[in-house]
Amino acid sequence: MNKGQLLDWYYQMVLIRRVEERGAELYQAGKIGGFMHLYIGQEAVSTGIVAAREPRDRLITAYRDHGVALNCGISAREVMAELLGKITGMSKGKGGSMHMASVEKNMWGGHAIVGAHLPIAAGMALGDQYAGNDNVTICMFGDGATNIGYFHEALNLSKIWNLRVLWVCENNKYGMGTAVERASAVVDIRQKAEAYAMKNGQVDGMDVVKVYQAAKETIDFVRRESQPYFLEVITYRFRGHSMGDPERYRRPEEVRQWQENDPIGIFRRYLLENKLADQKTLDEIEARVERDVQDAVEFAEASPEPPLQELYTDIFVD
Ligand SMILES: Cc1ncc(C[n+]2csc(CCOP(=O)(O)OP(=O)(O)O)c2C)c(N)n1
Ligand SMILES: [Mg+2]
Repeated sequence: MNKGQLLDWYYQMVLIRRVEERGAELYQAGKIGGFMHLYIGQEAVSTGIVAAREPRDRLITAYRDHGVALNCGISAREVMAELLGKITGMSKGKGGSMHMASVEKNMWGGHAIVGAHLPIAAGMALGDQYAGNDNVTICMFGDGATNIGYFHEALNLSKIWNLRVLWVCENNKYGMGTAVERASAVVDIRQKAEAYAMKNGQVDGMDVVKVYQAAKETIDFVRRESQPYFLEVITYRFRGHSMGDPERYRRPEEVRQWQENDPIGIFRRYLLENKLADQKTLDEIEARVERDVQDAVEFAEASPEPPLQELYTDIFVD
């Protein structure tokens, strides 16, 4: 890791935070329709994971996908325009918040059905195995998804077929309003991988450096050994499940405690204490994010909606 990379991670984490804060305002102003799930609090996870992949390694995730999209290099303009349902969004405004995707950036979505993208990840890895390359497919999903049948089928197949998949479970303690211990017989979620004789590990998801190191090691393992690996990342979402969640299922003190463990704050301190950046440099990065997000909002607001005939394009492949 060199200094330039670390400062770029800082930029990315602050960018995710600000894009989503502005997104929440636009949602409340009625400018964004449909469901929207914020990643605020979990920024270190996707930033560390995506930083550790080679560009040829595929990435696929669930509906809490704005952060992954930005980390994969989809621009703030395209993300914001997609949120606003504009033609200039990366999915031409037809995917919205839950369906950020870019084949060019090797980011395969953005999937709204809980657990449904796990068999797709196994299928992509099978495709790579068939093609004879050693690309790794990185599949991110929530703790709730591990209670779904798809999860068990996909993990089992990945193990018996020696597929190169890094399974990344973002354990943020809740699936909608249900705490992990009320939904899952096994609370230590990594143990579920044991049922499929799969190597597994756990990492602190509030610390981007730790996430990066764990991702780097496990991606190398998957590539080298041609075996799947299960990485559980312990994290927390600071906002409700989606917009308009009254949050009756958790105590405000619990949220406050985790907020004291803010991944951006932790990384800021790390950079300052290790003399990798001074206050001024970090303030300048934050100011750059502010300008880029303002530009993205103006761009998205000024962009047209998709014309009616767009309803029928990109649905089927000829
Ligand atoms: C098959 C299916 N069942 C139910 C839902 C409704 N639903 C949307 S998100 C969610 C919770 C999933 O929690 P988790 O996997 O932990 O992800 P998180 O939201 O915490 O990131 C549920 C039940 C759905 N989208 N798909
Ligand atoms: Mg969850």
